[in-house]
Amino acid sequence: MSQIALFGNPNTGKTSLFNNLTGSYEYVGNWSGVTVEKKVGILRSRDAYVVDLPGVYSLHPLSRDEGVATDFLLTESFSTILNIVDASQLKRNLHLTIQLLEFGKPLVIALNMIDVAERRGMKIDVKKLADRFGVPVVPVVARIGKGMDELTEKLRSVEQTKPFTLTYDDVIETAIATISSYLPDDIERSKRWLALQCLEGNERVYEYLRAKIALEPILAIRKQTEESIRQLPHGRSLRERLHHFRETFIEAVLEDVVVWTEKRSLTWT
Ligand code: GDP
Ligand code: K
Ligand code: MG
Repeated sequence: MSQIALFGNPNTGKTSLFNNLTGSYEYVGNWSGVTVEKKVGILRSRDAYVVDLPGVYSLHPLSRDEGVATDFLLTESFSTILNIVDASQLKRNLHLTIQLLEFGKPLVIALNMIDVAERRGMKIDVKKLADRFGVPVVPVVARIGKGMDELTEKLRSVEQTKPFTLTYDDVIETAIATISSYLPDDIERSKRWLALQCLEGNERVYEYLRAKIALEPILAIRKQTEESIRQLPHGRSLRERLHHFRETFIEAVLEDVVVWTEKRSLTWT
């Protein structure tokens, strides 16, 4: 049976979604080598496993949880990513979404907490959001299991997404191209994603690559890129620069996709 991997920021309704999306069978254990809970359930349509990943804000492993998320992407075989997103915290949540889209597997977004977003005066154009990211977006209320049928249907039918590419600046794009040229062809992961994660400084990706190739040239490119970026007028670090590009893209999408109703002013009175 195929595997669906459930990713999302902490506190987005991941556990609620997992429980409502899966039937009664559940495996609960730990991820190998770490005391982070691993849960696997079966989709209600009984034709796929759903694997619950720890809640993370990004793939950069500052914590065990993020390490588990990256290790899963690097080593497990799975068919689809289910990304739960908190509609009321889109600006923060979509950073992870971009990093997952860059990975290049079929992806479905479950847009949760719509009720919270509406109470804050946000109206989200779901179709436009889906168009901007090139993936299905299904509004859900995870707490009460609303939207599960449509979500299940989308998870079963989603095809390889048209590759999502966020274009960075010339310095970063050159580094991506050079790092990619060092990566072996038999690697079953997107070279662009691996290169970007190397530039982010993702230690789990380093470890994974170190077992296959000499890492020194890649680390040298990263160092050189870091220095070039630091010399730009804004003086940001490479990671801040990557974050800045995602943030700029997200802001443009939200400008297009979110309509604020007059309720917004009421929340401030
Ligand atoms: P997790 O930390 O991502 O696993 O999230 P949980 O499933 O534990 O949910 C966090 C809190 O949000 C709980 O109190 C849920 O009942 C609540 N919650 C989940 N989905 C929704 C939703 O769509 N709307 C609202 N208002 N609350 C929700
Ligand atoms: K929680
Ligand atoms: Mg949880």
